[in-house]
Amino acid sequence: MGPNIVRSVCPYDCPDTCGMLVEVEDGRAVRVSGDPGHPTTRGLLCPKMNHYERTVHSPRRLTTPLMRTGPKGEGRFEPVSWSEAIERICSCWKGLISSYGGECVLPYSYAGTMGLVQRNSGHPFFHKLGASRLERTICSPAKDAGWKAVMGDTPAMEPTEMEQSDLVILWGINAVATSIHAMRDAQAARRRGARLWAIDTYRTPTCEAADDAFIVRPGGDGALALGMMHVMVRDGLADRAFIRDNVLGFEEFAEKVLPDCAPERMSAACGLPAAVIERMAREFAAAKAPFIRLGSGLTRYGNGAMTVRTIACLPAISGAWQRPGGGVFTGTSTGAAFPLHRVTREDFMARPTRLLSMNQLGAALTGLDDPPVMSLYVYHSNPASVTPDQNAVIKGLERNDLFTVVHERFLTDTARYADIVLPATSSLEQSDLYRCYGGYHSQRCSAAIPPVGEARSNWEVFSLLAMGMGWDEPFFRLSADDLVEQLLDFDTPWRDRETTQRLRDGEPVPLTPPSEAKGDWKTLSGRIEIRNDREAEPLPRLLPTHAAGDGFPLRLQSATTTFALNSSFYEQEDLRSKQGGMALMMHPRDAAERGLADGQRVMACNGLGEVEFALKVTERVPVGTVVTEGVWWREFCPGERGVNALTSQRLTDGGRGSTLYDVAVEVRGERIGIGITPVG
Ligand SMILES: Nc1nc2c(c(=O)[nH]1)N[C@H]1C(S)=C(S)[C@@H](COP(=O)(O)OP(=O)(O)OC[C@H]3O[C@@H](n4cnc5c(=O)[nH]c(N)nc54)[C@H](O)[C@@H]3O)O[C@H]1N2
Ligand SMILES: Nc1nc2c(c(=O)[nH]1)N[C@H]1C(S)=C(S)[C@@H](COP(=O)(O)OP(=O)(O)OC[C@H]3O[C@@H](n4cnc5c(=O)[nH]c(N)nc54)[C@H](O)[C@@H]3O)O[C@H]1N2
Ligand SMILES: [Mo]
Repeated sequence: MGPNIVRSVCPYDCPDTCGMLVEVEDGRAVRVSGDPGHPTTRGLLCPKMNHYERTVHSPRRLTTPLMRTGPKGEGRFEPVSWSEAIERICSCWKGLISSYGGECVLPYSYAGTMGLVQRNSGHPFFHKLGASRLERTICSPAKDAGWKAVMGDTPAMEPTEMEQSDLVILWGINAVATSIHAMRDAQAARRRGARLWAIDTYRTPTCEAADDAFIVRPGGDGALALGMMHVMVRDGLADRAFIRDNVLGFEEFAEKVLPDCAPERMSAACGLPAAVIERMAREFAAAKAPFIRLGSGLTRYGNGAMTVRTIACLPAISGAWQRPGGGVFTGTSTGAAFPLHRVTREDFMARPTRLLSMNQLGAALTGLDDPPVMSLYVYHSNPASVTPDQNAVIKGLERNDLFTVVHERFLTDTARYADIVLPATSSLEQSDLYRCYGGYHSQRCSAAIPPVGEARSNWEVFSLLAMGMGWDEPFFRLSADDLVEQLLDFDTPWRDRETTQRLRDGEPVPLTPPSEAKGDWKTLSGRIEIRNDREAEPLPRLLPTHAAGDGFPLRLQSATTTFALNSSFYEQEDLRSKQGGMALMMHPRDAAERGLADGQRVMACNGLGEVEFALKVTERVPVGTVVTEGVWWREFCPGERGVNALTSQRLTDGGRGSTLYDVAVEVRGERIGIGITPVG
């Protein structure tokens, strides 16, 4: 009998949410490929997912629950049964809660799976438990905050409009790595004559594919956009008719803010010569339908929300929105297409419990909060690797009085600190419903293969825990498929009956936003709001980054790689070797100044930590910026720590996001000792 081909969906945190075809033989996935019938995927999968079967059937998969036998962090465990593990967790929680109250338990989860059911399935459980709530803001809430300040609830335009643009701007997005289908659309526009710009902090593969690459100082894009708008207004390149009919606050912005933003003055903050800013302004204004695809890279800064807000003013001033292909695209929000509250069950919360920022896990685990966090339950996230201020996180995880449970597919950096590890299914072993954030489509899928070993899905574990707690709430006895059906069985303008039926059948289907994006501005004033009095800053203006005040000479950019996704995929040896090890890229001039040579071990350090890298001397990075790609598991790091030992718990100006890219360091050839004082 030949292989059986099953439709599935890529579960990872990526705008594309691809459709996949999985070949199954004897209960094992033997091959995966891109679904040619999927509107975005069109048969093309990324290098990470091409061999998803190697992740699913990796010899590193956890197959039984484990109980810790050695000191925390050492990774010594012995197998236990599920019932023993559940019984132990529940009795521990009952004890802790009777002494400290429910808020002493903190759930920690993020984006291991993006499926609406599995991703959110801890919420009802922890709400009923009365646990602290996690503010899930590690990724890019500053992007939403910046967009909303100007555009309110205006839905995003169709991303495929890009193909009609004559100037495609990939801004703070390494699309070759993180959005391969947007890259394909950009190339299609280019074949039709569009110019392609990439604006980044170093020469990424996306820059190599562009007609023009503009290399800015980290966090300097707001200055660039202000400089461009200064030129546009100064030279009469603003579209006055469009502004009169559609924009609020332009006159004031042009009178109060832009006069101080001449390119000569913006040049230092954005790192581009004044003449380049002038040229960018003229070409942007001359383009009929410039399409800005805004990534998340430039949002993870102390000024990230303001940067997005400032960039969002560009097409309002040039009038680009009027033409197909013109405007800014930050991502879609299709939340209203499904009644997610039927899964998250806020109504299970007796009272609103405290919110702790996931970006400040280190502080939550080591600080003086009352009640203290006495138990951490981690699922589909790897905070010991991905969360800022790794030293603080690890210090917290080392606490002997912290009861830590980690539900994982692999023995990650976080799982090594667990008291109890629970084996998790991969997406091929569970049912779910997916929607994408880089476009407008949705797809459901059922398990393609049986669970590997004794692995269980997030939802199944919360059902078991609910029983272990002695709750008789019928909700927790539903299956993941029941929950999918609860999400589907709901009237909404986003989809009609036929679409919903096709969803039930596992087809990828388009979702229809109830209102038109362009011209129907969903703001309080009904206009694009350059001025917004509900913001702390009523007008966009130049804000500094956090790192600018830190006193270390080099800006550290931690960037994404084609061959991993945050800390996922490090189990695949082939992908690790394609990445080529954890390295720090540095400009030859910076290296020479420090007497450092290509290939040597170096230490990057700041007031938070010290991290060892292999040095890569290259002109791909500009003077003053150093770059590392990937978020490596500690077992594959050259030293004791990953890059997040250098990132801080400080938050963005809007959205309380992480500032993972807003980092200053010094780099030396030898150990310096952490907590060194900044020079200068
Ligand atoms: N292959 C791969 N794909 C991924 C991921 C991955 O790790 N690997 N991660 C997934 C996730 S969770 C997310 S959120 C998305 C993120 O995907 P993107 O939106 O592409 O965001 P980043 O990769 O974080 O940053 C994009 C680019 O911004 C640059 N950058 C950093 N700071 C600045 C700045 O101040 N100005 C400018 N102009 N550029 C800057 C970085 O160097 C990087 O090349 O990708 C998803 N897809
Ligand atoms: N320095 C630096 N730090 C970063 C970033 C960066 O670019 N630089 N990127 C940041 C961004 S944008 C994000 S979104 C975060 C992401 O941070 P996380 O959400 O923690 O994402 P991953 O690192 O992919 O880890 C997800 C884990 O979930 C597990 N998993 C997958 N599926 C399931 C499942 O169904 N159930 C369970 N229980 N487990 C599962 C995987 O094995 C994996 O270990 O990291 C952030 N951290
Ligand atoms: Mo993210």
